[in-house]
Amino acid sequence: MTKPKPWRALKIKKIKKILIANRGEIAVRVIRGCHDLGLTSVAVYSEADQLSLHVRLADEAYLLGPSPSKESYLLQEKIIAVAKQANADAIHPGYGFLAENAGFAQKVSDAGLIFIGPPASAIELMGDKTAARQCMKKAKVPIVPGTESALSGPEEALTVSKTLGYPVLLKASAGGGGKGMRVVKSEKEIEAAFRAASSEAESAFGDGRVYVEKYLAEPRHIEFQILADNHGNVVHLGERECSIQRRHQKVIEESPSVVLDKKLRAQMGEAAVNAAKACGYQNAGTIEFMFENGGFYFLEMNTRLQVEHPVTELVTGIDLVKEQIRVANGEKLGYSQKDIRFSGHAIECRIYAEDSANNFMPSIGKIDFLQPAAGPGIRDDGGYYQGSEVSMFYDSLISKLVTFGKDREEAIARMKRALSEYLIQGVETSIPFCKMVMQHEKFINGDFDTHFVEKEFLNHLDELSTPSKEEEKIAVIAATLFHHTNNSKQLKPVNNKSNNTPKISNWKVAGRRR
Ligand code: MV4
Repeated sequence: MTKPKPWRALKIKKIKKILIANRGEIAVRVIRGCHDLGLTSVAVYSEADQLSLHVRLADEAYLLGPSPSKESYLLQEKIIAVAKQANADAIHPGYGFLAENAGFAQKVSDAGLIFIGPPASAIELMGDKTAARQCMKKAKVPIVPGTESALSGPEEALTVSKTLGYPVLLKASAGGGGKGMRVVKSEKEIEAAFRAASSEAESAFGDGRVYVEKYLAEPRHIEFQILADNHGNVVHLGERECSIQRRHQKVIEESPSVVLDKKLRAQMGEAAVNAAKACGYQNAGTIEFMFENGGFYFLEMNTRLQVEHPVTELVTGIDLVKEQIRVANGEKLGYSQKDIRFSGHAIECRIYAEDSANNFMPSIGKIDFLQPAAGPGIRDDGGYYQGSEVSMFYDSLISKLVTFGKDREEAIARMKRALSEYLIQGVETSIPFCKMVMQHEKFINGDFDTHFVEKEFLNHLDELSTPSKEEEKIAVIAATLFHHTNNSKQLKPVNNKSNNTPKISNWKVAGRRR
């Protein structure tokens, strides 16, 4: 159970041990960051995740409860109690689950632990989309024309839309991720659209408030990574182009974006830094912009580490997880904006366990065979190993395959190689879909917006092919034989951790006494 001493110890005063309140690839990523800094990692897990990779890699692991997130990864008090019992100094939330929950961030601080993320106040402010717009307007960050407060009713929607000009977009104040949105093309649609957006927002967020913006028909989604310490220093780490998405789920991201030149990057970067300063931000965060016809507009701020952070790490050489831990520990950023250099090009393909050809349906089951891509310019941030289960309880991201090259062409060439090397059996994956995108002329030319997938692929999903099926099978059979003769103990539980479950008597899980 003892870890080897790191080659370079962190100048740490407070944080020595971190509980990671997450699972899958992001828990693995954060655990690696802890170990690179010589810190002790504490995993938490659900019943479905007893044999998972993050549990194996962590120094200690504690069972939270049954598989559903509500009975495990979302149990705020229990996670905090486990952190205290394990003698952790800090909690890293990863993304999803409790990452953008202001109440949780506050409870962690109130318990005397360090929350590795922004202050609760910044999470709360940015969670309210109209409050965020007010804040950005004040900070002179460009926003899409529209209202900065909720509409009083369909009548106000009508009068405001008249001045904006159609089409307009009704959005939920408590929203994000596309829920409670309605495009309105003309006056006669507005009342029904207002009611539909409001009731959808009410059922999704328990908050039916709706506001309105001018609708941008063909925006690109370009976001800026920022990093802020607790001493007022804020830098940006350039952009990520995230337009290749479907149904608000990103599939492919890259940095830099082909549409930004040095001047625009500096302008948008400055706006992102101002946005972070305006909301009193600390730690790592992302400012999302929409980009259309050379103009950019604040969309939302994500108050967490994001899935696609590796592309930024590869083009800046900055380890975002380590930086998050350092600034949470009270250290100053060791550099200013002019010290940050961007070099090369990075692309991320998200490998989901899904059947892209069948309407992107999640595909669950045991990963019978797994052979990730490797070699020059390739990084694979995965959360599973051969033999582990992709369960129905959580999102279906298996891994993030990231390539790096001296330029975009080299990064694409390496991605094509990596996707053809990558072998996964047992579940369907998004690999064939990503291969199609890499070969698409418009992708290669950088000619796409947020509607790329629906415009170019939704009628072509049946063309998704796995041309190397036969070769793949032979490779799998050979490797499986090898695996079973040499490596079969890999499938057994790690028993040095099974006794670490804290004895929290009388703990209520899902209404049951445990
Ligand atoms: C928009 C827009 C066009 N015009 N706002 C989608 C998610 C939500 N957070 C905001 N979204 C959008 N807001 C105006 N005024 C188009 C989208 C949008 C989108 C934005 C970013 C990435 C992907 C998207 C896919 C569909 C629609």
